[in-house]
Amino acid sequence: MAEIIRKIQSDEPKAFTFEDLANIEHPEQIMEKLEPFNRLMMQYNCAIMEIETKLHVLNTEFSLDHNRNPIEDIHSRIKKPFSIAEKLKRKGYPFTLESIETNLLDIAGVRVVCSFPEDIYAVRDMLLAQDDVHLLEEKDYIKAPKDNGYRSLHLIVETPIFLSQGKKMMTVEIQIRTIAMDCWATLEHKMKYKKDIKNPESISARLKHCADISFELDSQMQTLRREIDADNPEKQYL
Ligand code: 0O2
Repeated sequence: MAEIIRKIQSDEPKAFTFEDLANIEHPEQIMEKLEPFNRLMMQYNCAIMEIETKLHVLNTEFSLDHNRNPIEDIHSRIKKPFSIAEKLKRKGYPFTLESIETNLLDIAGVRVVCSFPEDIYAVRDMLLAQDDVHLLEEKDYIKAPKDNGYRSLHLIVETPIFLSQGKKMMTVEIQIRTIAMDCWATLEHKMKYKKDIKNPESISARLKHCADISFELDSQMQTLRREIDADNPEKQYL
């Protein structure tokens, strides 16, 4: 038992495995206790489905009206239990279901990848115009990029899900960015987990340079699209 507790308390997320449960006297009691947590995660999953459907509907309607899609891709994720526990601990919040719902607003995450910078704001406006999507918080890392060069528009919204017992409001974090911003953020995120980085200052400066190049690419592409739109006024949308 002491060994199991040591593994659970270890900072290494994979130290405690599912098979370790077999060594506990009543593993079924632990599984039962997990049920409310799993139920809450299911509800966040439903909220993701609601937001994804709204985005697909907007994209489909848009493509009919304007002959092109502003949304290239949508990825969603539920925050992993380990990350939830780590974030609660880091921020000094209690480890309860109520605390998760009140304090962590990014359990459900939807990432929307758009074609051009202008599309980001078009998608934002179309989504927030819906009367069952309430904006709780907005961080515009495009107008004010992070020091490392990170760019993206972050929205925390509240939206209802409809369960057998009634309606429940859920929070969802929506990150909206261009293909170029997404490419940079994905690669930077991967590299952050490389432990043995020599010259971290030089690496950061070069990553920032890459972010500036990708911003320039976005700007040029948007200018090109505007010029092409100007020659095709019947298909303009902004
Ligand atoms: P994951 O795996 O994407 O969920 P906090 O969430 O409290 O740490 P804050 O201020 O609430 O911080 O969050 P913020 O700044 O709005 O950003 C949260 C998410 O944005 C991160 O989630 C990343 O997905 C993304 N993000 C923010 N800054 C960066 C960055 O510099 N590089 C990259 N690649 N992504 C970034 P998580 O929880 O860190 O990870």
